[in-house]
Amino acid sequence: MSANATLTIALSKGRIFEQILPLLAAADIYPLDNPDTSRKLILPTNQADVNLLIVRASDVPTYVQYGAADVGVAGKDVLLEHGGVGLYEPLDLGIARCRLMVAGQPDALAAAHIGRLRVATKYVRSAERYFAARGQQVEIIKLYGSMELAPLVGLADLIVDLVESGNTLKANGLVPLELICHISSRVIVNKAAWKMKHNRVMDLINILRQTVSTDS
Ligand code: PRT
Ligand code: MG
Repeated sequence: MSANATLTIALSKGRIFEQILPLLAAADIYPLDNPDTSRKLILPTNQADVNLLIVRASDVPTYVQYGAADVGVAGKDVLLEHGGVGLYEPLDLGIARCRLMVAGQPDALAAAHIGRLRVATKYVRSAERYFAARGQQVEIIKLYGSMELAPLVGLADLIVDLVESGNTLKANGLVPLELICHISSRVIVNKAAWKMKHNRVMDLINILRQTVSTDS
């Protein structure tokens, strides 16, 4: 593959896009469109051979794994669910930080239970691993969003969700109960790009690494 081959970077709009912009700027990469106002899903940049793919946050690892993008930026929560097959994860950008937590009504763990606790979550793998490691038998109920509703209507005893300020839990009468892990966004690279576009990928990662380490 020639040194001039296109570099495609998969990103999600919203908080990751906003927080990656200054880091990309340090690498002299400026998108020519705003994903919030443009309907384009492939955003050209000031560098003719660098494109940004705008995809759902949870789809970023899949685009990178199959080589539709060379590089991506995804939350650790998403990577834990995906499993990381076919991917390298060379850099923690420290952006879009939050915590993966067990939450519920304040008395959720105090109440005596007949049978297994029910846990509603979008993060099935992480939840299964967490409760299994503690030897706790739970029933996991997969949801795609609005997990906070589940304990309020008796669908589940607990939820596993991302918490940043805690305001969403609070607004629904829930409290954080246990920390599963800290989350931040990572650079991912597929193994083909790592090998075939090594210098380009490493140049980008090195600039991002320097920028992130001087920021913090
Ligand atoms: O589009 P799709 O549904 O696939 O993805 P998404 O909605 O998860 O994307 P996005 O852009 O919301 O999140 C992208 C990444 O940002 C996630 O994968 C996390 O790694 C990271 N991140 C950081 C967060 C939060 N902070 C966060 N607060 N992702 C989601 N939230 C949610 C949280 O679940 C809660 O419901 O925001 C809500 C508000 O949080 P509080 O605690 O501040 O009220
Ligand atoms: Mg969201």
